Amino acid sequence: MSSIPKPLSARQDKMTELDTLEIQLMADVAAAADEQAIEAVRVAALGKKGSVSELLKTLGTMSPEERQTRGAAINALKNSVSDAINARKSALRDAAIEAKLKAETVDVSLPVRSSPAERGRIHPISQIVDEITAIFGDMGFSIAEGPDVETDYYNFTALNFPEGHPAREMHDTFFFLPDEKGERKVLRTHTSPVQVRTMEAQKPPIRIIIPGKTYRQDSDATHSPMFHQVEGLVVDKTANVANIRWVLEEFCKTFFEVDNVTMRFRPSFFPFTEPSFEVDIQCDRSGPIVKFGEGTDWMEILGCGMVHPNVLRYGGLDPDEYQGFAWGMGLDRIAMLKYGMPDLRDFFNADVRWMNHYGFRPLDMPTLFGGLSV
Ligand code: 2NL
Repeated sequence: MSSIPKPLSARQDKMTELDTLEIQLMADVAAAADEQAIEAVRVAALGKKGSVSELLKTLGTMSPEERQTRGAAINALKNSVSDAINARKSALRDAAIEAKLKAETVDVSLPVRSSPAERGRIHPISQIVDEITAIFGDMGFSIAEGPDVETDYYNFTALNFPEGHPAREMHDTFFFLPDEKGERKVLRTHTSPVQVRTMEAQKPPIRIIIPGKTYRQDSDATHSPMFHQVEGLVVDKTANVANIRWVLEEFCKTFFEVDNVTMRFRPSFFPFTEPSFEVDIQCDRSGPIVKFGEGTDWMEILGCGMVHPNVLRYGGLDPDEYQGFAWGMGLDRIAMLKYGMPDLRDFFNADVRWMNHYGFRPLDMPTLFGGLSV
């Protein structure tokens, strides 16, 4: 019967302070919930100033007899605490690795998630601008840009719209409130101000295209108050109407991806060109989609003309030395036509389903050698 341990309460009086410390430390080891906690227990017990280390320091002051009994007991305590800590440490490390592996499990049977670059889509207007840039870039044109908020001077005056001229009213301009100097800024009604700014800033020969946003107070199924234009400008000493015709024909053939186009130049009026023309291309509108390069119908696609001498003067150029031609084209209608999109308002609704349907893949860049609308 004597081999059965007595209940703790009965042994209390016989317990040494080493037993108490061991019980406490073992409880701390068992309670350590992660690697950080068990390391704290180790430092508190076996570190430089740890409770067990402090006891070990007393060994040097003991008599040889005391060292034999108490010294051995302290060492035994150290060993058992150290073993317990190591065991707990490795158990906690294993558990941590296990948890990490579990959290990072990859279900290889799931479909591959595509990268944002693959999921994203290029808006048809951006695609059109990229295509037009590729075509005119190949002909030696560069891109020019300018502000959407313009002065009345660059939007009208420098483009030969006289003060009080009815054409100013025709543009249904968005005006800002007058600033402290009484100047009324406008949202540009066309991209032409950029051409005037370019003439001011660089010497001819000038060959630029200007794609950009333009604004007029107009809104229905085929008009948006914000729309897009590309204009082009060539200024040198010999630019002429035959050059306009060639440049625009080359453009239309490449853009509509047909071998031949027939174009019709009708006399027209713009304040900034003289003579001015509206340009139609021959097409076949009998079927569900418009076909270019064949048929007996006409479709107006752009306006053009020789730059008015006054506009050259406003741009700082002498009209007796230089001449130029320019054209302007609305992009939104052309995009609807080329890609078969029925309602202009969808362009600006930011509907992801529409973008997935009509948008273009970001890495399929239009090039003249690889095809435009790949
Ligand atoms: C149209 C017609 C046109 C221009 C724009 C232009 C610019 C300067 C000088 C002369 Cl700085 N012309 N631009 C010329 C003719 C027509 O646009 O129907 N656009 C949608």
